[in-house]
Amino acid sequence: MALQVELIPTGEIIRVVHPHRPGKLALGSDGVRVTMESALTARDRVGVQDFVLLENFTSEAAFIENLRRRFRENLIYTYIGPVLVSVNPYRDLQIYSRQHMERYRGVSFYEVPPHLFAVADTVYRALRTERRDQAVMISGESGAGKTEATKRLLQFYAETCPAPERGGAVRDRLLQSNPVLEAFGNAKTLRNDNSSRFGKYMDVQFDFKGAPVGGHILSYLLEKSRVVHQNHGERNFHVFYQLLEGGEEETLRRLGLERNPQSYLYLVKGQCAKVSSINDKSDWKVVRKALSVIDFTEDEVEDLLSIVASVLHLGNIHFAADEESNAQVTTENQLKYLTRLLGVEGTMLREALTHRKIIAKGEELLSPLNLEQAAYARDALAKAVYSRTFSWLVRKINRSLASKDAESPSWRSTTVLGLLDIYGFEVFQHNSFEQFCINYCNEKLQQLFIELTLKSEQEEYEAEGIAWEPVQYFNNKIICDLVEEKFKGIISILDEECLRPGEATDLTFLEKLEDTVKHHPHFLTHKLADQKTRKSLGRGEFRLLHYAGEVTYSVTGFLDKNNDLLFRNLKETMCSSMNPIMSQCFDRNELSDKKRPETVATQFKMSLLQLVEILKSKEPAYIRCIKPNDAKQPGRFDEVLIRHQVKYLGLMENLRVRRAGFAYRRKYEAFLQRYKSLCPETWPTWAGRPQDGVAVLVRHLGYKPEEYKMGRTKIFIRFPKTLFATEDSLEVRRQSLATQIQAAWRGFH
Ligand code: AD9
Ligand code: MG
Repeated sequence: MALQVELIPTGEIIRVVHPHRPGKLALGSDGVRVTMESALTARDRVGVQDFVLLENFTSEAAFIENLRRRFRENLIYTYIGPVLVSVNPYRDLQIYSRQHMERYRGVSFYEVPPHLFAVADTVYRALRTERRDQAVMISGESGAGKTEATKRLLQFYAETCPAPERGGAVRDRLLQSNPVLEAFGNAKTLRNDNSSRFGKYMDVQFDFKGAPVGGHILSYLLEKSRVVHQNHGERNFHVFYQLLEGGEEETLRRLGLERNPQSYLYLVKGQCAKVSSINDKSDWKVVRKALSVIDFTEDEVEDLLSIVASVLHLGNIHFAADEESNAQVTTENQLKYLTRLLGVEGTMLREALTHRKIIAKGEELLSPLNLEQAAYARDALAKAVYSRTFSWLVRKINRSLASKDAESPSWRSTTVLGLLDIYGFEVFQHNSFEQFCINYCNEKLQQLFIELTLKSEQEEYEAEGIAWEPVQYFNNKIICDLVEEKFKGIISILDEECLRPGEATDLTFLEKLEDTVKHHPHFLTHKLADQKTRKSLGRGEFRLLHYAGEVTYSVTGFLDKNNDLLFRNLKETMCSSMNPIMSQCFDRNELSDKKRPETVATQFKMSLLQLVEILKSKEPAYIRCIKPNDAKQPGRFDEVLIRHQVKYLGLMENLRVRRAGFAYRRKYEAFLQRYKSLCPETWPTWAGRPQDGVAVLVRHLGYKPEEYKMGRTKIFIRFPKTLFATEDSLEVRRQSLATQIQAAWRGFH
């Protein structure tokens, strides 16, 4: 029987892999069947697996061409040194199986083709051997593949790490928290059918044996405006459609819901309830199952569904004006269901939806609302109910993920691996406060990436005793400052306007912005623009030149969304709720709290600062995701779109920094191990120090002094061609070895 010999053309390295004994040359009864492709042809076809090996590394065209070649061959992963660049294939490539996981376990990063699992394994091993906390930061624009990557990473750890001695269920919980959070926090947008509308940072805790024993999730600003409004072609959060499609008859009857999403005003605004890539019915099954894995009792599920349904009923609450133009609820049936599902008193809810309670000089006054105000109050309630439920859900999941060993001494020896999956940079026709927050968040993460990659490069050069050559790069700190600086930043100015209720409007905010930041190179408004640009800017808009491109924001709603007020009597009503989840979401202390709560943007800013600190305290790993086309289609490589992302993700600069002088670096041990067969003095074994062995080896190979440098622990090679020549010699040697073995085998028979 002939044994299969698999050839992996990695561009950099050609390896022969026996399926059961990776890395070993296989012998079959009919001899060795090795059909080696020359390293050079492979490189031509599939490009290089690490951009640092590009001959013309400063050329953007060469960079894109390398990406294109690899994409064509379904090789979606490429490195820039330790950074993984990933291009969304928009098709199932069958590269995340258990077998794939095994292939990447315990092998050296550079000895196998680039893969997400290689990063996963490297990070895990660093966590185990160095016992340092790690953080994998996944970035890229909306639809680039961040969430998918996060899920695959989690799956890798859940499947390949040893099981903990107790609390083995934590692995399932880590995995199952995902469909639940996605149901409540993801939605179809024009950019992505499963777009994350909240930011997520998840810590996985490992015990000293490397088993996952717990987890913790931090969530960031849910885009709650989606609950009451969706742009054309977009949907509300998945959970609504899932419940209507997949919920059992009896459940829907209890909740007073109809199956048809068209019956609900909160679901019809985007006019696309059905999405071909989404199966709400089967997704619902997954969510239902997941809820029980993450410790939801049947009662809790009921309470949760009551809230989901109540949001839909709220959307269908209508008002009519009486003779005095005051709003009156006209949809009694909806009100009846709401009262029941939320466990509140009907009269109290009716009054809260149509009146505003003001406390003046210690006296309570009820002021009736007009139609517009009542609709506003209703929507504010729906948003508050939904977003607070989302936060409750995260807390609930965290309780279920909490390490059961938290109190025991072994807790102290846990290490943490963080996974960051945040909403990607996005630009729509119409951009508002939500996009402003999302894009600011991406700006912060880009800033951190720049800071950390440059810093670590510099530190490596210093540690190895090699002179550092400074590299020019675009630092987006200037844009972060524009948004977040005290007193002068956009958020500060917005907050200031929010403190002038009754006087300030979205437009006065814009004017103040114009006055304060008028000469900033990354800021523009209609008034500040030159004549040519002015045409593309409306009067109620401002434009930011983000690191990832220009975005024009409409100021409409900025003050309101930043203030995020909920009328007092609506709060009171919710505080009295008999629905256990709601009563945990609305706390009576809130009513007596005199202090003004922080605005939404400021809270977000603080949470991001905190996130940056968390990430900085860990060993970072990066995955840079690229979206190949806007049509969500497989096989389409839209060069303009990709070039733009390569530019703004700073990949060329990242490469230049990485190459600053040297294309390739490897630990002496690894280098010697790989190439020792090329020199009679180092083959088959070298008894001395690896560094000395490498010195002998490269002298034998004829490396010229200007071609390489010997650092403290690594050899640095200046040009890819030097390495390629060595690789080619290695291949020639392997081929001749294979021929010899074949001949010997035949002779033996
Ligand atoms: V957003 O900022 O949350 O809007 P993401 O998270 O970057 O965005 P996501 O991971 O959701 O994008 O990917 C979008 C879609 O691309 C997925 O739903 C998949 O259909 C598709 N995708 C992404 N990555 C892969 C992959 N590695 N293999 C196959 C993929 N399909
Ligand atoms: Mg996502």
